[in-house]
Amino acid sequence: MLVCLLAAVIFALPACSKKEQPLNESAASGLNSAPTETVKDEAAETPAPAEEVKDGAAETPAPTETVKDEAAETPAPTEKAKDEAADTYAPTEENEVDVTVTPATETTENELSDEDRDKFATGVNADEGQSENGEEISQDTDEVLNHEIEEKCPAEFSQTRSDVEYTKFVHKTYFSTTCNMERGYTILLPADYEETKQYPVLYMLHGIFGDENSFAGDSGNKIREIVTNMATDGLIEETIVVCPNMYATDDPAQKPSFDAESCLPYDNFINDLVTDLMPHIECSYSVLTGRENTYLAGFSMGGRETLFITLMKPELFGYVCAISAAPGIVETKDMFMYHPGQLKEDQVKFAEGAVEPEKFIVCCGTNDSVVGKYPLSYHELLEANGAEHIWYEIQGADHDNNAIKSGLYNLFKQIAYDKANK
Ligand code: FER
Repeated sequence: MLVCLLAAVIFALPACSKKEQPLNESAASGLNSAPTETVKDEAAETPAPAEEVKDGAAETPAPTETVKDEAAETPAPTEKAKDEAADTYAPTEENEVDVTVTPATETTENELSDEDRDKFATGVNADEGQSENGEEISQDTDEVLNHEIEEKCPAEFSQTRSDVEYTKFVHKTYFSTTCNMERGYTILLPADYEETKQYPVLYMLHGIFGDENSFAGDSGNKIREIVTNMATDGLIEETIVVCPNMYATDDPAQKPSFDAESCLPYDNFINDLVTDLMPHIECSYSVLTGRENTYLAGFSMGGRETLFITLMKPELFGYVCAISAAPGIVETKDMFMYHPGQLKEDQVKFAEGAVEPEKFIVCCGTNDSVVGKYPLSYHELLEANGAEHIWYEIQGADHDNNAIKSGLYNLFKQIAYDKANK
């Protein structure tokens, strides 16, 4: 009897007891999509501060000469992974991901200014205010609806348009059981977000030294323009964009740096994302769940983790874009540091029988002065290991917002094409 009563109480409890209030503060309707797992009470109860993130606050600084000069010497990652890297993460069927990386045997002194750190987080050289081709482009949606990669995001989608209503990223928090602390994220909701509709979600991962405010604070990446313009034109569904803090540590004193130990929290983000943030988002907003409606993209360090997370959890993300992915997936040494490697070269693939993303894009600028040819090397590894993906290069783009705009546009373009051809 007591058991029955308990069971009845447990089943009666909603897995998701509360949704975040949207920007217009309308009452939550309770039209929930079920989260993949029960969300911790702390997360559900957390009152999220609706602090609006300063938009366009950070005018991205041009790269310093030092960084540029050093970048030119980026060695191509051709060295073969050593056997000592054998204890790196191996893909398993397990839900929980453990990341074990041997600490660096060698580190580089990295006295970086705040300015230098800032520019890693999103992308430098944002052709601010310019149309990419120096011309107005008016594209028919029919012209966009094909599966061809376009290296440049058409100005039509990256520009602020008078016919379109834009919203701003808002700062929120969730409780992370992975990090045992409250953590921040920023979220961009469609202008007419309402609980009676459900929206796909894009998780967008920042670069090294960044945080949840990096993308929101850089008006040059055009994230909100691209997603909102493409949705307004009916190419994609109105889509929620979530920008997490990818540095998943339980030690508030730990800071990112160019050494293997300081980079471990980035590799641990997969656990925070899957166990804590995604359930929180699915519980708190009216989102469409399932891989068809869940997208992942990232730039540089975020591109590296996008690759890693996609290979480890391909069942979660239907559409993926790793932009200018940083080294470190496999063992290597670049101008910044020695990377023990998250995977062995022959592990850079999907597990046997795994569900794979519908579209998995890997791209990089041809003039990338920070990650050089590492993204190309990822493409080559994926190809050699038989992991299906789309590889392309953005002519002339550096480690910058032109790469971000291109990757994001092409990700949505593939989504638009697939959904139009269902
Ligand atoms: C590295 C080169 C580039 C690295 C990280 C980056 C951790 C990331 C750059 C960025 O996020 O902009 O060796 O090691």
